[in-house]
Amino acid sequence: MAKDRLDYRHWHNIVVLTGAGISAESGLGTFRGAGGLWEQQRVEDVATPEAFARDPDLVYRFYNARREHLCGGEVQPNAAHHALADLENLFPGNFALVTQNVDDLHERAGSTRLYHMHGELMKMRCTASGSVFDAPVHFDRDSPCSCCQRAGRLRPHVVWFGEMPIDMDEIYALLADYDLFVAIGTSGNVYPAAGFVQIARQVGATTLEINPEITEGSSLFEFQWRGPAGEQVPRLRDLLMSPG
Ligand code: BV8
Repeated sequence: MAKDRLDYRHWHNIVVLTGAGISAESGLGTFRGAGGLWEQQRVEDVATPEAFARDPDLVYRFYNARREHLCGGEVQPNAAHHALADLENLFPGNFALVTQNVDDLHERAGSTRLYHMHGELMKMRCTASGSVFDAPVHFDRDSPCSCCQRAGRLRPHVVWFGEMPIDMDEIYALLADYDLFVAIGTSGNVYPAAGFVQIARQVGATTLEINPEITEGSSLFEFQWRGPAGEQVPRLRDLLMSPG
């Protein structure tokens, strides 16, 4: 039975993993929830290299629509994003943030020490040179890249299924050394991120899951706080920042 009382006085290094759930209260759809992104589109049709090769225009439209929503003005970081930025600035030990999300809400809340292991919606990549650029809200097969000055080479700088996530060596090094692992707003369906809690347990770290629902990985967490990130992450910040 997961305990609720975290004995927080002895932690020195915290690594946090976030998923789509932390952005839910900002108005961004999750992937697997009711009405989620994958309900409108099948993963295989939009988030694999094969999909991009088969129907690039569909994939460009999928990501252009998400960029348009993210940049539309009504999507803003929520209290959970801000609480994590506070912890990066105020927590006396080491604090690292790994996100599966491709939105820029952590950055907009002030987080800087951030690993976007699944890439970034607001970036695009030249498939010939590998160069990464800031993306406009819309781009497509007719958009020329800044490196080759040619059309037809730009893709979203997003990690698709079957592709290698980004910064894995650094992330595995963090997990090996840190003593508190917190997973926020992720269903624990997608690997390698879903396996991070196992690594944390193997090195003896304390593990905490923050999610309103029970997930695939819940039973692997020593502590489970059931509730929305906008409520529970500020609670975690206040606990960690309260005098010992
Ligand atoms: C790789 C970018 C090799 C695209 C994404 C069988 C076993 C093991 C692995 C595999 C397997 N079959 C296939 C694989 C590999 C595959 C995989 O895991 N497939 C799954 C489906 C089985 N993985 C890969 O291909 C990865 N690459 O394995 O390469 C490798 C391995 C190790 C080391 C090196 C190389 C690449 C995966 C990346 C795919 N790209 N995103 C895009 O965004 O368009 S994944 C996509 O899912 C998003 O990034 C998303 O973040 C991610 C995970 O989903 P969640 O974030 O968890 O979102 P979800 O909707 O599922 O859940 C939301 C949660 O929020 C829920 O729990 C809900 O309760 C909660 N919530 C709701 N409201 C709130 C809330 N929480 C808090 N507060 C709230 N208010």
